[in-house]
Amino acid sequence: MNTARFLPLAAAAILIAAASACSGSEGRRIDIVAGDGPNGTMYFEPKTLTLAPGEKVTFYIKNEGSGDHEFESDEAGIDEVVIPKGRTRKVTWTAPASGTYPIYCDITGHRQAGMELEVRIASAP
Ligand SMILES: [Cu+2]
Repeated sequence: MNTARFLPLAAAAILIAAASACSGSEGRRIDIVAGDGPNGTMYFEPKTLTLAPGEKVTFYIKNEGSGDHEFESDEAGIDEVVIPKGRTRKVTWTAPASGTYPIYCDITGHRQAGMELEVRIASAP
């Protein structure tokens, strides 16, 4: 291998690794699992989340189900993300001032089968 050509690539790889290890720009990490329950039900876990007004968070949505799922909310301004079976996708989002919003999977029948979670945004009492 030509070392002079390899070094800049190695430096770039290190910079990328350092950037992804820094969670500052992603805000608080929130892990969510999408999956299948008994009797045809489907779920997001947890079912409810409580965030502070204006809080920046990154959802790490892991799909443990038997098929693809989505994660989105027209109400909360979260664009549709498809999470293929067995994969994890990240969504960074800044909570609005206050309110209660649904986040759901919009694949036909999935929301009705239980794939909805509720985000509550409120100041600490
Ligand atoms: Cu789904």
